[in-house]
Amino acid sequence: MTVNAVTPPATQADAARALRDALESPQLARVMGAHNPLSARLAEEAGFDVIWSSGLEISAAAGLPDANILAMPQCLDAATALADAVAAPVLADCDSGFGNVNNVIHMVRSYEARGIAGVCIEDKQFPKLNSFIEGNQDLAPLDDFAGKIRAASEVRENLVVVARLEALISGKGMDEALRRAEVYERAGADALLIHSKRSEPNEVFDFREAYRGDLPVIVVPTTYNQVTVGELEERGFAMAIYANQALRSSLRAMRETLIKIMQDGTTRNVEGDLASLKEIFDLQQVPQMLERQARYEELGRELAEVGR
Ligand code: SPV
Ligand code: MG
Repeated sequence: MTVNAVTPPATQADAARALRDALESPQLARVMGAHNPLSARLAEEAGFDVIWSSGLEISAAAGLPDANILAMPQCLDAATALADAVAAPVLADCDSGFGNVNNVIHMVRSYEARGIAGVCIEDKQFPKLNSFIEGNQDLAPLDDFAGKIRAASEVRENLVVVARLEALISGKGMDEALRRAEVYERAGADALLIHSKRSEPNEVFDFREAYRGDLPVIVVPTTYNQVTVGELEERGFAMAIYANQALRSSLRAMRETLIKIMQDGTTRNVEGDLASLKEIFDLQQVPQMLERQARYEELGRELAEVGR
């Protein structure tokens, strides 16, 4: 499912550099979740700095729970399709690393070889369960996960390695999150992601204030959605991942449209709310395709003429 990008995507090294720059910039980097090239292009067009290859979105698009039901190669294919379609760097959600440290080593090599800028692995067990689902949110043993981060940072060439802390999700508390943050930093992580399911941002604010290390800190403001870019920037966060808002908006729009078509027996009443076919063609880069075709047809004619 690779889209034929007009501007070739950056090399993996360039993509990784762009992701590092976004993490190190004093401005908060804004990241949008995507599950296919079309949604990644919309995010890039809207101005997001980085594309998040979201495990939740990719699973949902496949009609499956976000619980490591999809295997690593499927997640890798989905992330690669995003990276092939946009110039923005892709940060791939790699759950808990798809297994043990051997899986992580294979994962890092595979993602790097396919042009992905960075990977994020979370300190939960395999199979992981989406952080917002009630159920087993147990943490991986600290030594196991520290070993995975060390392995990832030693095996990669340029790939950015993000260590995601799930201590607040699993109810283990702030001290555990801070203890683990310190260990993951020592293990070689390039950035930390602190996840929270609170409806207020206080928990992640408290973490940011108490964390004394040097790594950039990323947040995923899904439940504490009132928080603003200004507030996050002021408190020293490096990056905000809006992990699923695009998928959720399209789901609502599709459902309402389908119900209305069924109810009204015509599509006339929904037409005004729909994207035009031209918008679709533009996202597919049809004009660029036709331009390329015309250019090569012309060149072909010139070549044939010379050979006459
Ligand atoms: C995802 O987008 O798959 C994430 C973020 O990991 S969350 O759903 O909040 O766990
Ligand atoms: Mg995920």
